[in-house]
Amino acid sequence: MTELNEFLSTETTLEIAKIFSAIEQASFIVSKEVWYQGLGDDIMGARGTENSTGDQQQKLDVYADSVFERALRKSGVIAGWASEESDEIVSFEGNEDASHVIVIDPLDGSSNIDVNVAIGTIFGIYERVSPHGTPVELRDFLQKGRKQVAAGYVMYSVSTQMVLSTGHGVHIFTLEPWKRSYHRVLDHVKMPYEGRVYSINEVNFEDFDEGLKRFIHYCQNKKRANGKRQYTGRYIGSLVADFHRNLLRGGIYVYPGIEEAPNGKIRLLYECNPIAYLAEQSGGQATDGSQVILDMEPIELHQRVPFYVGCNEMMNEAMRT
Ligand code: AFP
Repeated sequence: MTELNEFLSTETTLEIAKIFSAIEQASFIVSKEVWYQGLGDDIMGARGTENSTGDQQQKLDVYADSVFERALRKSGVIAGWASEESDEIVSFEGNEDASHVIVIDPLDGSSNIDVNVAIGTIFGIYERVSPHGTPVELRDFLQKGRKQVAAGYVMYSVSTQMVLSTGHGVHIFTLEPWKRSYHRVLDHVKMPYEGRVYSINEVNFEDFDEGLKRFIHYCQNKKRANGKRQYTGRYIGSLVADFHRNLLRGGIYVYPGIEEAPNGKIRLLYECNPIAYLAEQSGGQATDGSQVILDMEPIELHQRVPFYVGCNEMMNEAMRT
């Protein structure tokens, strides 16, 4: 039993612990390719194809998708999945009796793959609502984020870490590659109430609504008692990495609607909901600018929504307008 397994056996059900075991194994395999950066098989670079939401696919996107799919199918405890890389939901044949489904972005931050910058895998786990023993249905996936029974992400960075919650706080594990398993490093992580960082792609500033422009100006100008700036800007362009820093240090990540993408870029099911779940579990907040993300009723699989996520103080200020 790995340390992750052991921890989850006291936190959650055997089935969910098995799902995490599959994620543990798959993320080790993906990690290896990320570390090798082109030394191994030729899986770096663009693939020349687009995924279901029109993004350019990188070879590693497709590789990660197949590695996670294989591991989760094999676990026997996932009835089906919805991946950023597939147009439709997939029912895992032979697993129809399983009680859970998973939504996943197998490789988030694709534009950072070839430049050795942090990228991640984001996932949310639900109990299926369609009858057991039959193939999964769309309604199993179009559930409110609040219905997630567990969620998390793996961040492939200087080290590989898994950040997860099963509804009892947020816990961080670091991969020990020589053991192919995760070691628990931080328990019950709390996002600081006050933040220091705002993370937003400011090239879109002219497209922002007046409220968001006001918030950015507020962040740029707010001074502490000693006259120094309260906030600083940091934007990596991988949601996992920007969120991870803000989770530990306090901050806000915003991807609003912009002219070319009125609902923004971030997908509700497999990006916003899992991250929002972790944000709330660590004491922070997540909205689309007005509605609480976890209470939104999804209408389609690859739906995009404006996304605001972060610590209370900055979220309250951002939501004030
Ligand atoms: P990719 O996986 O297509 O690179 O998208 C990553 C992402 O969904 C999110 O992780 C980033 O914060 C955001 O998009 C970056 O988008 P911009 O390049 O438009 O700022």
